[in-house]
Amino acid sequence: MAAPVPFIQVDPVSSLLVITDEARAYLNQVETTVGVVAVAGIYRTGKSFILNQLAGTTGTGFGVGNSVQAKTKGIWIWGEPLRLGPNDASGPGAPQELLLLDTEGLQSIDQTEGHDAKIFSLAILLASAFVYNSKEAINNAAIDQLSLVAQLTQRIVVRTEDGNDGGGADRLAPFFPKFTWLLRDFSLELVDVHGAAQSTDAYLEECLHPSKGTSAAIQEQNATREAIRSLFKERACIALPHPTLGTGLPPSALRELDKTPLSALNADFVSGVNLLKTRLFGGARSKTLGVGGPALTGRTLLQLAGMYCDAINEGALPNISNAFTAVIVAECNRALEEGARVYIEGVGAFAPADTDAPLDVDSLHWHEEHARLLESALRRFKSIAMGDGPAAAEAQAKLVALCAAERQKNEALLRMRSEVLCERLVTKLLDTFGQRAREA
Ligand SMILES: Nc1nc2c(ncn2[C@@H]2O[C@H](COP(=O)(O)OP(=O)(O)OP(=O)(O)O)[C@@H](O)[C@H]2O)c(=O)[nH]1
Ligand SMILES: [Mg+2]
Repeated sequence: MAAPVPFIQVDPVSSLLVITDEARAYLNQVETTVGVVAVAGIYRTGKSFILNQLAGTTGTGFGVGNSVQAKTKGIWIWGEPLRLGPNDASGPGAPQELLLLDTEGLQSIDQTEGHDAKIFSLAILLASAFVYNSKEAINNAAIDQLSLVAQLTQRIVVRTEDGNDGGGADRLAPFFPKFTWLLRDFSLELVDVHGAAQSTDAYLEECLHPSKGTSAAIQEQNATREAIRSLFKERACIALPHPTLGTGLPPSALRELDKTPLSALNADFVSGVNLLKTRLFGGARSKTLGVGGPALTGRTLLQLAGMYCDAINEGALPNISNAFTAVIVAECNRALEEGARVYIEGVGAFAPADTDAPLDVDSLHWHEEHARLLESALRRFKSIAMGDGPAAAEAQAKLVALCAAERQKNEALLRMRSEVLCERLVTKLLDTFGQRAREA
């Protein structure tokens, strides 16, 4: 049965971010395209619990803590990709599977703000859908809690076409995930300033309008509002009521929530969870390397996470373009190695080098075989290589050159072998002829 796997953890001795061996083993074998849902927010707000609902687990889920102590540490990943169903996202841009990321709660008393910023940035950098989880209403306090968003433009950089690295909101926004603000224990009536009913999405937009006032606190809140609007172009809001409201479950049931069947909880809570699922699964998009860029698999997501962790550990700002380029180059090199293997193994099977047996092959036959193997090698290359940019073109040219060199080498070997066989045959014939002559 699937269980959560620790993904990115902080080494207690070095304080560096490390990707666990367990996560490497898991993600390395996920070859399907993936969408990545990450849930982040203040600690002890029910993030892990909601992720277990998305995973649909009936067994061991993400750790749900029942005390005041922060529970989740670092970033965890659900140990089995979630396959999209017939009613979920499909067609161009839709992933084959979804990965779920649970993150350490922000503002827990035993962590520094620098640590929070690392976890928060990583969750945004790795996600295709980012869920920000918070309690009750979107008020000034909730906006204060999201001040990390305003810092993102100073914490993440991207290269523009003119070759400059920088982190302005306009530059970063195209790389940012879809944003869903998930409100928990929401009990307010949803009406606008004129008293008319409004949707949760409209409520979010209203809350993101700048507040009037010149105090430092208001200016900071407005900077956060502006950052959310300019960095997350696609925004939505879902509000869930208190899960036990009106159910007759005792207050202590909250501590047992992870063991309580969903059907026993508040009906609006259950339908809100289902709406969240529908939005995330139905609107799922592959995590891509940039707009219209190649879609990531579990394996390449792992590489991307590695690049970002390395940058953060070195004290550098994660650079989206550098990380993308590094992943593309690594994949193209792997494609080159795999393509070369197909060619070399094919030649080995066609003309085994470790035998003296005569080989019935004429040059036309050999030419055809080379063409066939080169085609297979290129097919294998293209199934792995990422993108159609210079890295892929360069690696493909190397593969063609490598196959040509192998062809020449093998031709020379075949020629040598043919000469040895001919000489042997001539010697044998001469011997036989000599013997017959002597006998005569
Ligand atoms: N009031 C309330 N409590 C909830 C809700 N969902 C879960 N809980 C309870 O809140 C407590 C914390 O839940 P977790 O899922 O561990 O919260 P978390 O945000 O992952 O916590 P950290 O990992 O410490 O950041 C548990 O006792 C849950 O049963 C909710 O919607 N409302
Ligand atoms: Mg948790």
